[in-house]
Amino acid sequence: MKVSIYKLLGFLLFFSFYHCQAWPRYEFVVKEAPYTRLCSTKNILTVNCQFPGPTLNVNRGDTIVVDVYNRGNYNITIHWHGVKQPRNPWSDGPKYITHTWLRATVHGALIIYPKIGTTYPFPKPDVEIPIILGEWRKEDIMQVYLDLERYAGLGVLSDAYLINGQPGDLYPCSKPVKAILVDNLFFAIANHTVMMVGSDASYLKPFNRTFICLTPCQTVDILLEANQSPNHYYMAASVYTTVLPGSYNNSTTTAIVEYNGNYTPSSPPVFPYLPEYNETEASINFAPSFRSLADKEHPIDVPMEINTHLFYTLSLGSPCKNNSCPGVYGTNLPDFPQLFFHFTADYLPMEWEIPQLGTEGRVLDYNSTVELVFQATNLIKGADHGMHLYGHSFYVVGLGLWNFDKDKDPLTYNLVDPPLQNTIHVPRNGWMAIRFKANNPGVWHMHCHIDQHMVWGMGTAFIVKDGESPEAKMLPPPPDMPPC
Ligand SMILES: [Cu+2]
Repeated sequence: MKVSIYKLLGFLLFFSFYHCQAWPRYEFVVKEAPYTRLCSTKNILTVNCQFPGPTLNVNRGDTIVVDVYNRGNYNITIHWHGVKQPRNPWSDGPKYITHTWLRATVHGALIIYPKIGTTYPFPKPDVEIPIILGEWRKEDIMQVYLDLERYAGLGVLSDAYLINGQPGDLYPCSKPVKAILVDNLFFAIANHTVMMVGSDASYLKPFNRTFICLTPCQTVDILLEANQSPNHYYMAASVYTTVLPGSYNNSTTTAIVEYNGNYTPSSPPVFPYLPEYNETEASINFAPSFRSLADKEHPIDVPMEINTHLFYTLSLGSPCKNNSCPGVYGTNLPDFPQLFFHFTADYLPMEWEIPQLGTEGRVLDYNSTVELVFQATNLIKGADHGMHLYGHSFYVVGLGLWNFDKDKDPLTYNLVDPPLQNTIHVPRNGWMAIRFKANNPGVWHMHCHIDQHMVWGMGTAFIVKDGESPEAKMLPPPPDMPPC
């Protein structure tokens, strides 16, 4: 039996202003509900009192209407992670302006099936199961956020990791699970190899893995063939990080895959191999295998002529506190760092660790072709980053460790079948090169999905200008758009 598992670390908040009786219509009521995990109960913000939120099942090309009613205590915006809202930036975030941490509990899966009349480019699964990895904190989530903003420290360790809202039986007061994140996670299923067939809602050339590593809000489609002896097998997820022991949550979340039939299961269930928390090699040997199908039925459109070259260094810094950043926003985000240095050196001058604070974005002409290289730096200590762009998907054309070499590395780019993604894991002291065409007018947030980093300021916005034709212009704002 083949089982397709959709793993989603995304968070969906959404409101809509389309109205058509013929379209499927969903109602999301955002409100608080009591939930008990790890022996304690607290009120969390939910969609329809569900945690994780409801799953939406759609076919490619469908238009759906979601009516959202906010009965919570905070203003919210909704973000459809990875689903483009063409010419309509009005209701797709941006986070940070509202309370991003609310998505710790307000999130759910959107499953897109093939267009009606077509099928998958891989064997049709017998069963499809969404798996959402998450985190649980006993503390009120807004208090966590406020502490983080105030102290800019690491005092935000989660109390548990979750699979579909449950921590699993390795935690106290927790039952086995039958089948905002701030950390990268390893994930594996005991005795089973999984086949990767998609990522961020784009198909991949299939490849097999015994474990995978995902950055916050990255999504993958994996096929699991139930070809082992009937038994109970743990699936498990644990952290990958480069911070020091004690500075991260080293627990493991589990769920159990149970085969049908008459047999005596091993007790405890078979446990999978997961790499050590700091095995960088294990965390990065995954992404280079991602390749688009790039065939006649699934063509790619990677920009070959680039007119906008950008090189953004990623470093930990400190947030704009108490409105210490000037103005609301500007358009002067530099295309290149002011100083090129040995970004990944073991020792770097202390004075470079002090960031210049700002709220600058980058204006892009409509249809400009952009190549953006993310270069992680070793400033402070270096870190992994999960970079996410709104409004556009992008092709990952190159990646590597250490400093990007502008003369040599572009020669190694994959321009034949690069994967189309919206969230990528830029490894500590590594780089990634992406390409996209700026063909969606609007203001689009781009940020690191490790929430501490975003709160500390690791984010900016692309302001994509309108094009000439009416179809290349932003739609008007909704009539109920709140004023500034
Ligand atoms: Cu980051």
